[in-house]
Amino acid sequence: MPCYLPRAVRALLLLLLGPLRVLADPGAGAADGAGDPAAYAPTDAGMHAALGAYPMTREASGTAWQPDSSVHAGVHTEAGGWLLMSHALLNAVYDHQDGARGGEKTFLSGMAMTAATRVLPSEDIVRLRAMLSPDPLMGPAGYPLLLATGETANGRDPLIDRQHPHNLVMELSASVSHPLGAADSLYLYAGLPGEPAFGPPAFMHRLSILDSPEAPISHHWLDSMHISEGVVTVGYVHGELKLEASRFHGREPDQHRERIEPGPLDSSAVRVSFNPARPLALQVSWAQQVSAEALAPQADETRASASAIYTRPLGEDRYWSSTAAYGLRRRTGGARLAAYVLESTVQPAELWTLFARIERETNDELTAPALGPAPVYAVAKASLGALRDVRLSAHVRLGLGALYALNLLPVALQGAYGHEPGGTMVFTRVKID
Ligand SMILES: [Cu+2]
Repeated sequence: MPCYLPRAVRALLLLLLGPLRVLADPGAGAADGAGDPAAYAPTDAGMHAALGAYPMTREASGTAWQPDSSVHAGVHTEAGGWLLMSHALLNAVYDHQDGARGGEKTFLSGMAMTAATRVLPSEDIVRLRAMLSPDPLMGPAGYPLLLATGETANGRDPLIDRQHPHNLVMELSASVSHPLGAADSLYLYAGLPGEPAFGPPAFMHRLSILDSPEAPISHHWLDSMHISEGVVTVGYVHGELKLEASRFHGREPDQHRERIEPGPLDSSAVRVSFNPARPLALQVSWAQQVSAEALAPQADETRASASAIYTRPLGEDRYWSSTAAYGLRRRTGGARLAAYVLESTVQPAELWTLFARIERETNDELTAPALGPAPVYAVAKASLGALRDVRLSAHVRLGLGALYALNLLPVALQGAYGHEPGGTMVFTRVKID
C-alpha cells in the first residue's frame, strides 16, 4: 500500500489481515466439522451440491467455490420433484461522493435468485438457476462511485467515477453433473447470461462483502464477467480440487440492461479451485476476453486472478469471512494493470454486521487521453461500514446501514478530484434467506 495511508486505514488493514491467523494455527476453524463425513451428506432439506459430492455450502455464483464452512442460507422448498432454494437482497441506497468528480443519487440495487435442483435416477444432478436484478431502474449511468470505471451508459462515453447498473437478468443457467466414483464428477454448465470460470465468486455473492451496497472498484479486474451473454463451461471435480474451462462471449453488457444480447463464444477462461480445509477456498484463473469493451472493440483483454477466501462460523448463523484477491489485466497494446483487494465481514453479535474493504489498483481509464496512450494512475480506496438488522420473520430481515469510503489519489489526480475525497452511503435493505 502507498505510504500516504492515514492511520484509520492502517487500523482497517489489521482487521482485514486477522484471518491470516489460520496459517499459523491450522486447527482454527476446524471445530465446525472438518473431516466429518456427515458434513458431505445432503442437508436435512435434501439439497445436493450441483457439481459434485461435497457440501452444497461450497457453491457460490456461477461455478465458483467458496469455503465449505460458509453459512447455509436460502429458503428451501420442493415442487414437482425439484428442490428449490431462493434468496434475495434489495438495497435502497442514498449515495454521496465528494468533490468535483463526485455526485449524489438515491437508487435501488440487489438481486433475487432461485435454483432448482433434481437428482436423476442415473444419479446425475441437474440444476437450473435464475437471477434477476432491480439495477436497471437506476438508469443506464448507474450510480456515482469515485474511481469506478468500465462499460458505458450510451454506447459513446465510458463510465468514469460511476458504477454501471447490472442487467435485469443476471443469470439464466443450467448445469448437469455426472458422478465418477465417490469424490469425482464431471460437469457441464451453460448460461445465457452466465459466469465463466474466472475469479472468485462475484462480489454480490461473496460473504466477505455481500452486505455492502458499494461495488468494488476492482470489479473489472476480478469479477465483471459474471454477466457474460453466453457461457459454456466443462469441469472436473476431484474431492477438494476443481479444474474447469469455459468458452464465453467476451463483450461486456452494453447500456441496454433490460435485454439479453447473445453473441459468439469467442473468449476463453480456465480456473483451478482448491478447498484444502473447511474454512478455506483458493483459486487461480486466466482468461482471454475478445473485444471486451464496446468503446474499444479492436482491443482484447488478457486477465489473470488469484484469490483466497477464509470463512469462520461464529456460533449459530454468524460468521467472519474474508477475501484476499489479486487481479491482473492487459488490453491489446495497453499497460499491465493490477488490482489488490482485501475485504472482510464480521457479525460480532446477533443482527450486527461490520464490513471493510481496501483496494489498490493501477487504472488507465480515469482520464480520457487527448492523444497517445492513456496515463496509468495508482489509486487506492478504503471502505468501512456497519449494518443493523431487525428480524421480521424466520427468513426475512430488515436492515439499516451506512458506510464511508476514503479515496487515495496520486498528486496528478488531486486537482480533478480534490485531496482524499470521501464517499458516503446510507442504506436500508430487505434480505430474504
Ligand atoms: Cu458486475
